[in-house]
Amino acid sequence: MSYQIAMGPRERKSPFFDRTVSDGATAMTIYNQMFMPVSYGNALAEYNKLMEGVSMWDVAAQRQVQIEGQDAERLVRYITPRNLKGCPVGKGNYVPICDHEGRLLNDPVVLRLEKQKFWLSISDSDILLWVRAIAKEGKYNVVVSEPDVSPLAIQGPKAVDVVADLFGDWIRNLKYFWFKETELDGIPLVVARSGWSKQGGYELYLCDGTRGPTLWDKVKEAGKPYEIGPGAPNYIERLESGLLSFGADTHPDSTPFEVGMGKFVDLDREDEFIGKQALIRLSKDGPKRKLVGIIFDGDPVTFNEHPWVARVDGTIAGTIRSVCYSPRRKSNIGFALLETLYTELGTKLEFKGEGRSFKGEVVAQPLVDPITSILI
Ligand code: THG
Repeated sequence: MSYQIAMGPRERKSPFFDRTVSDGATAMTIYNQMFMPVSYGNALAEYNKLMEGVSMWDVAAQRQVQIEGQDAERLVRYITPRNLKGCPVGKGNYVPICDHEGRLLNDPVVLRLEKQKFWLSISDSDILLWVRAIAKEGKYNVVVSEPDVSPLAIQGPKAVDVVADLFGDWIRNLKYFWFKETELDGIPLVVARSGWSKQGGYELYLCDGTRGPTLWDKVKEAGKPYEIGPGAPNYIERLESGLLSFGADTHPDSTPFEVGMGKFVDLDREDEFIGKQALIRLSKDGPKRKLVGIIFDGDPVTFNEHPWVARVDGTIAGTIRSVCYSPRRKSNIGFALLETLYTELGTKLEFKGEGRSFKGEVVAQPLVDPITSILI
């Protein structure tokens, strides 16, 4: 059987959509109700470009939830367990957002643009609805909106050269996760040193969707001397490096402690925040499940369309969330969400997928040691 995902007015197109299609995007996913390219037809070539050169990604589907107004800081602090006290204007922070039971709802980057203006650069769940409801119920004096802002990521060891050629050498001194509002030939932008890879790079938050194709062309042109190519959030590199994909690696009732975000939960805060009591209790009890790294046998896997059931000695132990073949580890690798009982290093797993049977084991994370230091 062969089928296509139909396109219609309910799904949104990114400002870079037409350019990604003409540059050869072969597969799209839907993320925050927007199409996002995931492949240009050659996964290994895209991986190599990211590891050794530079690639440009349409990540406009990482939508922004803007919180602005006199209570903006108080509201942002209330909706995340991370302690953002003293966060300066111009800095981003990776944070969990939890519900009242401590369940993880999203894992955005929070950007503080002004004292009382923030963006939550969200992963794939409806945080606009959540924040609007919390703001109204709590009588916060804020406006919560989705602005016309669309990130374009430039990632890889040569990203710094491309971005310096576009904006000037000052961007070389921008610290990891910091950002600056600027423009490029009149195109309003925020330039941030961030991105969903551990190979270094920047994200250009385009602040006028009508300029999408122009920005795409300018980046492509500036990248020519460095052989820039189109790419997408890279599944292989992110599994090797240990970056979380909300929804793929998480369960609807996963807590931050289950999925490696416990370090961003500050239970010693004196102020209230959503989920505080539940998270205190959960942290005492310890997580029921844990997301762990695995390696497994067999010829290279391609991609899992859905989680695979994992067993230990025949007993169901959890699910294999995301898999790929790792060129650096020279093995199949993945993340598994397992009952805590089965998460000790060396635990042997059996599972089926792609019509094959696999044997694997729990190993330490990250699955591949970082080769570059981007914490400049
Ligand atoms: N950039 C921007 N928005 C985003 C993402 C992004 N929104 C969706 C999604 N990605 C959100 N999820 C993540 C997951 C991991 C990271 C960033 C966003 C990340 N984590 C580092 C890590 O885990 O090592 C750094 C965390 C830290 O120490 O602060 O970069 O990529 N704009």
